[in-house]
Parts: sequence; structure tokens; C-alpha cells
Amino acid sequence: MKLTTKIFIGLLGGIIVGLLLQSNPHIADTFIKPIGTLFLNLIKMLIVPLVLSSLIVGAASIGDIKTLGRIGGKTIGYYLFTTAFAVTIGILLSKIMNPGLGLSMSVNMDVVAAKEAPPITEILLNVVPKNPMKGLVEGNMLQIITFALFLGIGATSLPEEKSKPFISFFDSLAEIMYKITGLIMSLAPIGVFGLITPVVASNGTDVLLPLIKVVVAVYVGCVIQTIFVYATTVKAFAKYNPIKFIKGIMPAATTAFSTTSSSGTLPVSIQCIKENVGVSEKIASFVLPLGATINMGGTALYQGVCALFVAQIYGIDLTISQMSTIVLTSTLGAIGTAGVPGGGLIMLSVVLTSVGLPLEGITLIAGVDRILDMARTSVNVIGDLAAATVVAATENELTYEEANRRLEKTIA
Ligand code: DAS
Repeated sequence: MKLTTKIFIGLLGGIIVGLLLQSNPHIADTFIKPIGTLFLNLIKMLIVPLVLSSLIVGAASIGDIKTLGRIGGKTIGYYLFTTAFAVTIGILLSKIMNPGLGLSMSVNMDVVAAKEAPPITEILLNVVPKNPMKGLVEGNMLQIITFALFLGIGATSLPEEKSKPFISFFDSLAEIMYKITGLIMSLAPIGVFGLITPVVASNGTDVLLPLIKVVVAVYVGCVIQTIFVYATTVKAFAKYNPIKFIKGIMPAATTAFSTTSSSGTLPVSIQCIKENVGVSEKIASFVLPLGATINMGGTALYQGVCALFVAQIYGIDLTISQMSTIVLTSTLGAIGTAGVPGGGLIMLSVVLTSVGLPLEGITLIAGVDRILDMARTSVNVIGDLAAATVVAATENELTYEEANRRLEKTIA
């Protein structure tokens, strides 16, 4: 049986057992949650060595700064464009569905004029590690990416006999990490079961019902973003069959859904995009770690929905200028959102503050945030994978035939 099918069985089983344990969520927390935590920790164990080694090898194979700049420009351009689209979809959906109507919270507050987006300079300056070892130890993804790119580019400037041992070591390390990822992913069905069961058990209907319109708006928005933005760009710019793309990346999408961690899903994302879609290691190892850190289309969409929801429960009509600030803050804020569970909820406070909305609104969202995080993280990862496919195709780094043959075999 294929891995994706087994993961879906784990997911379904977790939902059923979670519903059965709604009256005793502590049983799920005590006996089942540790299984999920163990699975997530096993994957997280791989992130730093995998990103460092694959990026060094990827940067060394890219070779020159000019090519790196071109690939980087395409990647970041794709991320910003699709993220701005996502938050706009979120705002429009909220305007149509009015998730906040019927609920009301009163707080004496004066709505201040729209403020600027978060200091992007602060986020960008922090990208360069003052102490690379500290960045590695702390798992600071942007700093690890920067350091690995400099190492890889620096290695290519050495004579081959000097750079070869260095690059060969990290090439072997990356291959070992891919192998370990495959081993750990064989545990995914039980790991996903362990992650989903306690979430369903503790997010009973009494928590979900009052906010069901917010949950529906975010999930509908995520489907729209996946189909009309990501799958469409894969078809249009990579000339790749969008159905095959979605099937090929499903293990990563389901891992993201159950772990709610883009960074935690990174090893699976790299494995899927290389083995099932046919993107070269060079592109995958650059675009995906960057995406797991700065690309958050699902999160931006969620922020668009939630900002309008908060405005509605306080009876506030947002101006066009304030909605534009939400688009800008959510798009740039995504760069600073950590690819870990709940990262988007923290960034939501920045978005609300940017347009003077009361932070108290977050308390309502927090109750269902894990359910929302599952969908938005899945879309964040799908966006990363779509970007890698589009960039690879425009750099002639996409092997359709090989990947399709393998994909046909695994899906047949
Ligand atoms: N869970 C975050 C991620 O891993 C996204 C979020 O919290 O919005 O991408």
C-alpha cells in the first residue's frame, strides 16, 4: 500500500478516535499525544543537518553569484506575489462570508489610523549570522541558509582539489539525511495518528461551532489558493500536470497538515519534490528551506480572514487603506513568521496592531487556532513545492519523464 494511503488511514483513524475521546481528552493527551510528539521530534532532528548540507551542495552546484541571484529573484518574487494573492483571497472571503456577524465583543477602544508594516529591515538584517555556530545551534533557519550559501559559493571559488573533499562530505551527509527521512516517513501513519487524535479530542464541537464560519472561510480559502494560484502556476509556468503535482507532493502536504510545522516538514518536502516531481537537488535545496522560512501563503490568507473577523465582531468597518495595510503586513509578516506550530497566531497580533484592531479578538481565534494551523501550514508547504517546480522548470532543472515514470508506478 502506498505511503500516502497509509497516512490518510492514520489521519482518518486519528479523527475517529479523537471524536470518541472528546469526553476524555486527557486519555488522548496522556497515551496518544507522545506518539505524535516522538514522530515530530524525529523529523525535526534532521532539519539543521539536512538544510546545511543540502544548501552547501546546492549552492556549490549553482556555482556563481549571478545564477544564485537569478534563482533567488525568481523564488522570492514567486513567494511575494502568491502570498499577496493569498491574503487578498482571505479578505474577500471574509467580506462574502461575514464570519464575525452574530458574534460581538465590546471593548472601549479608539481605532487608530493604519500604521506601517513591521520593520522589514530588522528581519533582513537578522538574516546574516554574527555567529554562525549560534545560528546552527538555535536552528535559526534564515541564518543557516545564509551561512550555507556563502560556504557553498566560497567552496566553488577554490581549486577543485581543495573544494572536493569539503563538498563530498556535505554531499554524503545530505544523502544520509534523505535516507533517514525515508526511514522516518515509514512511521508517518502512526505519527500522524498520534498528532491528530489529541487535537480532535480537545477541539470538541463546543469549541468549534461558534467559530465554524472562520474555520470554513480559512479552509475554503486554502483550497482556492491551492487550485487557482499554486496548481495553476505549476500548469502555466512549469507546464506540469497539476493533478500529478498534487499527488506527488501529498506526503509532504499531509505531514504539514498533521505536524503544523513547515520546517518540520522540510525533509519530507525535499524528498517528495525530488523523487515524485523531478525537481533537481540544486533547486530543491535552495527553494524549499527558503520557503519553509519566509513563504507563508496559507498563513497570510488566514490573517486576511481573521483580521476581517475581528473587525466584524467589534463592529468596525475597515477602510481600503487599512485593508491594503493588512495585505502588506501579512505579506511581509510572512517573512518573519516562524515555520513552527502557532507561528501565524503570533504574527496575527502584528497584523491586527497594524490597523489598530483590538488584540482581544485573538482570544477567540486561539481556541481553534490549531485546526486553522493545520490547513494554513499545508498550504504554506504546497506553495513552497509549487515555487520549486516553477523555478526548476524555468531553469531546465525539472526531469518530467523520470519523475512521471516513478509517479505513475507509485500511484498506479
Ligand atoms: N505553523 C506555521 C508553519 O509551520 C504556519 C502558521 O502558524 O501560520 O508554516
